[in-house]
Amino acid sequence: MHHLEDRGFIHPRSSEITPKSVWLDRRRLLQGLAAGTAGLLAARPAAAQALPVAPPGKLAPLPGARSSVSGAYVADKPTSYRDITHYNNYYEFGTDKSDPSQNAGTLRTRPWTVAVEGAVKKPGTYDIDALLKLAPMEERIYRLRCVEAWSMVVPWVGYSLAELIRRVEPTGNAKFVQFVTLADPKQMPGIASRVLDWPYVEGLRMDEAMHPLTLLTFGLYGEVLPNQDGAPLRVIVPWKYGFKSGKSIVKIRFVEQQPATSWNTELPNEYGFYSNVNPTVDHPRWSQATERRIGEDGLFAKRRPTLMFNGYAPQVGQLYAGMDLRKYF
Ligand SMILES: Nc1nc2c(c(=O)[nH]1)N[C@H]1C(S)=C(S)[C@@H](COP(=O)(O)O)O[C@H]1N2
Ligand SMILES: [Mo]
Repeated sequence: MHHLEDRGFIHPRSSEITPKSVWLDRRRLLQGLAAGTAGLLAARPAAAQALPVAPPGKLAPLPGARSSVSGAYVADKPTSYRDITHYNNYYEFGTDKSDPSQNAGTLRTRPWTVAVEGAVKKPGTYDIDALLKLAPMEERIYRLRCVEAWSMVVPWVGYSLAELIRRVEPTGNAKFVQFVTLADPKQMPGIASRVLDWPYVEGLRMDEAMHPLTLLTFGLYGEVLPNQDGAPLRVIVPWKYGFKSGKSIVKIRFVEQQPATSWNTELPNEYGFYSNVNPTVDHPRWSQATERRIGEDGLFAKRRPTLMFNGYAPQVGQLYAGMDLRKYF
């Protein structure tokens, strides 16, 4: 049953950043083939047909060129667009997994600016439409591992955060980067609840922020980000637990001291500043040794072993050489 048509995602090569229409045609062709095959098989399970293979095409296209960054493509099959956009953590829109897809329609993503502050030679306010043109968009298929022990595989579109950082020229005092995200009670019903101390803030050490895998992310599945996934821009740090990847960023601050981060502030014994995915360091309330892959749930679905640095150890392990990862969890 699991042939290429089944939620298959075909990523473009750099030579063929296909116009959306071509991509859609190709997808329809594959869907047509799938339908033909299904017709020959009696009692095809309904679940297999219900899974959409790609975005509905309602959002603006945002194609990405094939990335040459090491680790940009995991081999695992991408999670369906439906699951990526209906199983979310975005507490500003509610704490249930289905809340963001239901409530994030009120988020206004234009006009949108990102303030760049602190230890940089070129501070300023960057418009989202300027940021979209700052560097060529790339496609990256990353594993996303939530600290709650589930994971997805997402075809993101964006460019390395380093592209922006280089342009704003950090000074010698820039040792860390803090990301501040939108906290507007008028647009975000979840802000009324005191579950976190808003705004949601996150941070990285400078070398982590500069690592080519750290993605300033504007889209997924070849379209702009849906609101519930952090429109109009977010950061994605694939070797860390998902909560390090803040959504709907409005400010980037370059600072000398390790900045406050939301979950670490809330529960410092449970969530560290680093929060690198580590199967050997359990969360105090549950194991991190294995994970559930979203979309594979079912009676016989096997849990997958969690990988050190979420599988990105060859690319990022050196950043932590000599550090005690139990202390700096
Ligand atoms: N602003 C903001 N960013 C956030 C969160 C949030 O609640 N608010 N949740 C984080 C968590 S816990 C995870 S696992 C990822 C989930 O991203 P996704 O919903 O696109 O899969 O977003 C992270 N970024
Ligand atoms: Mo998470």
